[in-house]
Amino acid sequence: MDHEADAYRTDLMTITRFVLNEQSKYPESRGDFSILLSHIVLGCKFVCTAVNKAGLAKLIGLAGETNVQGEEQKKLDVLSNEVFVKALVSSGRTCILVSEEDEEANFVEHSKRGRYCVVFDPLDGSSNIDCGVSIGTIFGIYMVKDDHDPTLDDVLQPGKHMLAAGYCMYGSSCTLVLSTGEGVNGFTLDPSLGEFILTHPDIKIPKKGKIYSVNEGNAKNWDAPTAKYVEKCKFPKDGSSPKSLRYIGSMVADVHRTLLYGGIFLYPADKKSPNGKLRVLYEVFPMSFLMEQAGGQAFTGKQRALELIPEKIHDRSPIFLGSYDDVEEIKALYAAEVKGE
Ligand code: AFP
Repeated sequence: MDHEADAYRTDLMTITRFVLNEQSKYPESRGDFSILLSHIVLGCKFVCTAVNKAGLAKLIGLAGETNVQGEEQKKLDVLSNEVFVKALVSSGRTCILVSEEDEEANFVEHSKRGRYCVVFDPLDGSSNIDCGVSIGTIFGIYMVKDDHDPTLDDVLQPGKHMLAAGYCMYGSSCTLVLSTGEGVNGFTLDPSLGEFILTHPDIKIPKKGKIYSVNEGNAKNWDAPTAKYVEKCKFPKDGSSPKSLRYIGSMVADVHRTLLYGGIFLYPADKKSPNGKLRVLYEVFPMSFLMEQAGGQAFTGKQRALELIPEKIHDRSPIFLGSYDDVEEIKALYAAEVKGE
């Protein structure tokens, strides 16, 4: 009998236990972060259940509203946003919330205020709901500078100031990937226990990958470095094998695959969208934070993504993220473009 394996199966590392273990490394900690995270986890469990039931419960379909990005809003988007906002406010640990679904930042009322700012997309990839493709929640956490007087500047900070970031993917299993700035860990929801269990400890992205992930339908509007890079992926001149293309169109799913298998995910600028499509605060930053923590890189076409300073809460940015060596290649192409080569 393999006693070690048996011990592992019976000694479950739940996300709560994991975070409390981390917290115990900081004796001065008041446990606020653990409480905040437990409320985020609750939101993820709720949304997971709602997503799983969507077809049956007839929750899917248009809610008849458009969100601030001018996109059609699905009932699940509305529901997920409400659940997360309520869970975060009731944690008593937040002071500013920025959601993809809300035009304005939400300043938590004084009596329920805490020290953390949470930026999040409650249900990213929602155009995929109706066909059952994996979708997810993305979040990033900042600490407010002055908890008596929180201002929008507390969330308009470069991504490198985030304390933690993560996503929860609602797919064939429900997987929560989290970084508190000391590596990346993945937890899978055990539906029978209702607990997220550590299943992917210390995730490291392969240094180089064999997959590129991009919406090639936008190719006619790409700039030269992006076009050259994708051409290299398909027709490498150094004798290496071409890369495979995988694109789901749901950032959480595309980034999750990139993190585990390696490769590169691109949402570049193009002539129609000079800032790309993805939102800085609650898409680009959290995913870039996770990539760097896993040993990869994230680049905007001009700079390290986490050094970008957003001007508005719903700003967008081009993004190239993934395996270290793959991102290095696209950086070299942009550098050559600047030099006029
Ligand atoms: P939706 O939430 O409208 O489905 O958009 C998803 C998303 O923001 C992100 O999850 C994808 O990576 C990206 O857009 C896909 O965009 P394209 O459809 O333009 O490829």
